[in-house]
Amino acid sequence: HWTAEEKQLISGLWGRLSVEECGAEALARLLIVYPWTQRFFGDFGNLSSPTAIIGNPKVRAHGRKVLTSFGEAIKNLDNLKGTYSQLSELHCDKLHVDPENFRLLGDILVIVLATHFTKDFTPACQATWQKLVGVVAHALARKYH
Ligand code: ZNH
Repeated sequence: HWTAEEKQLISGLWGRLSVEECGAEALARLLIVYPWTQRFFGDFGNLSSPTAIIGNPKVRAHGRKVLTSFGEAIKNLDNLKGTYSQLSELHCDKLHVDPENFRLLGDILVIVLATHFTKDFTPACQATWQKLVGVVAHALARKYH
């Protein structure tokens, strides 16, 4: 559960970030830092170098999609399991994404926020976002069996 302060730290930052920029950057960093994650995106075209990944329009579009979906979590903090139940099934049954990757992406998102917000990304803010990416990863991993 979430305190009023945590909710404020989440929505305060969320209201100031560009879903397009941060989503694109987070997915690009995932693919660069953990190259084995590229195998889920075989039809995304050129992923042969960091520059190619950062400039790849499909990476940008998908990063935006993923972070937009993250926004659903923020609107539904008290019902994450329900919010992500279908997406969990999709990632489990159809896409076969190892849930460990949700954790990796969550950690990357925290790093992206730190680089964008520098001093405003206080330790309390980091703690709250780390909790959020953890519960999102948990909710997405729920349908795995
Ligand atoms: Zn994911 C898809 C979300 C993570 C992989 N995804 C997707 C979508 C969404 C998402 C919304 C769309 C769906 C439809 O269309 O219906 N994700 C998400 C989230 C997260 C994620 C929220 C966290 C946070 N994913 C992830 C990861 C990975 C993935 C980590 C790997 C690595 N996804 C994926 C894929 C897909 C998706 C592969 C499909 C794509 C296409 O388009 O095909």
